[in-house]
Amino acid sequence: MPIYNKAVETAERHELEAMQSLALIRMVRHVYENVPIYRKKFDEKGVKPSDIKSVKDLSKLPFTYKADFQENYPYGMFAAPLSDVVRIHATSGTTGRQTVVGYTKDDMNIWAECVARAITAAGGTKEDVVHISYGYGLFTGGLGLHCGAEKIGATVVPVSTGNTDRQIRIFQDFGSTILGCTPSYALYLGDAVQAKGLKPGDLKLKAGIFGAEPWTEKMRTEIEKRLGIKAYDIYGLSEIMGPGVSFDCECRCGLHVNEDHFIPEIINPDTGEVLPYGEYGELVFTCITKQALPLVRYRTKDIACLNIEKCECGRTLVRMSKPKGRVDDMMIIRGVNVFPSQIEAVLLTFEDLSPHYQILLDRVNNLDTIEIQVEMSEKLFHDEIRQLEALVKEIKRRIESAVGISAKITLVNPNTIPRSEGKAKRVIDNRKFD
Ligand code: DLL
Repeated sequence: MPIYNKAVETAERHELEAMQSLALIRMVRHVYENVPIYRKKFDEKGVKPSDIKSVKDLSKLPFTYKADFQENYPYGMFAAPLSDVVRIHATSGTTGRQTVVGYTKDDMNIWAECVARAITAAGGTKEDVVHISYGYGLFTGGLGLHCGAEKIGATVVPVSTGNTDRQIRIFQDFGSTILGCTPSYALYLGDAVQAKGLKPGDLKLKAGIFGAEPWTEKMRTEIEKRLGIKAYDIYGLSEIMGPGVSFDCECRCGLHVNEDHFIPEIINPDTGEVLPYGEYGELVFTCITKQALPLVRYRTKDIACLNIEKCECGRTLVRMSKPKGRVDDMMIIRGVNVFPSQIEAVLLTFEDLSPHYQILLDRVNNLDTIEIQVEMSEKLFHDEIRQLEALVKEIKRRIESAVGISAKITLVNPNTIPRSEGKAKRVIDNRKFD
């Protein structure tokens, strides 16, 4: 299979490290001079930019957290003036505030190249018709895949999410050859294709690039069978860039990290200590080439491990395992990041609800479902059905507007949600990821 940027993707380790060291030294100076919160973090830790002489010094640097984005909302983390920022994206945060990210023109080029490497590794070329069913908008999925597909000169079909019948019609009429969407939507599309009596060979699809949520090898096999394609994983997060931080190659034995732009580390989430290759822990990234948002040791909260061995595909870029969970309570529902605290904040705006609730996640017909059970107050309990129905509708509307997903709302009788003496178990996830 071709490699998009052979010089970098197959570079010897010492060459890569030399590249990383140069970029790291430059980046550290850039953030110290341009981002007050970094100057503060560095000063508190007693490190100066001049202390950083190579990648070996990375662990001297302070960590960055999602909370830093919220405290510096919206643009306080940016290291470039807004006049140089050509694109904004955003994702949900733990509090009501979004995590806002920005890109300069050069950053957009880097992003496009990282995604181009992923599409090339999945066999994509300029001859392909890339059908993008990730959401467009503030989410990085749609426009992220889009810039990479354009970079390789493919024909891009920016379909975005939803309207499954239309998606299938476009597969047929436009001759889509590569599909990009969340793996759960790919499974759903596979079922819908079969329900229409279409066989995999009736479509031109040959590969899919799936990510934005956890998925298993079993799901990969199912998707491949139903759509008659090869399914490739793509990983990323808005704070670091969006899709394309790492990607599957044809060997599909770990995701190659675009290490010339993002240095990965695995740490013990409790102590912050760096762990050796092969051990599972929290994944941390440092962006060394970005101008608008060069993050230092960003704590992703994803649990993974790293493998430094050269891959059979010829790439030397370090591989990360599929993330096998998260350290925090972020839920990923149909690719959308949702924190229980966001749902709680909405529920607390209703006087007649008690603060006792539970979130039930499941997967029906391969699509994530979410049900929110919330206790009514005693007073509400005696209200008329019609009023209760109106209340359910209003809760549903406010949840949808706050977190962007549609949830089933169930009002339950007072004192029926189990109480806990320790940390409340708010989320019951019945989806199977392994
Ligand atoms: O989900 C970016 C993306 C879009 C990646 C399209 C791939 C494809 P966020 O919305 O900021 O960004 O969510 C980031 O999603 O920390 C992981 O927990 C999870 N995640 C992303 N890709 C994968 C994957 C995009 N391939 C959060 N496998 C991350 C497992 C993933 N989890």
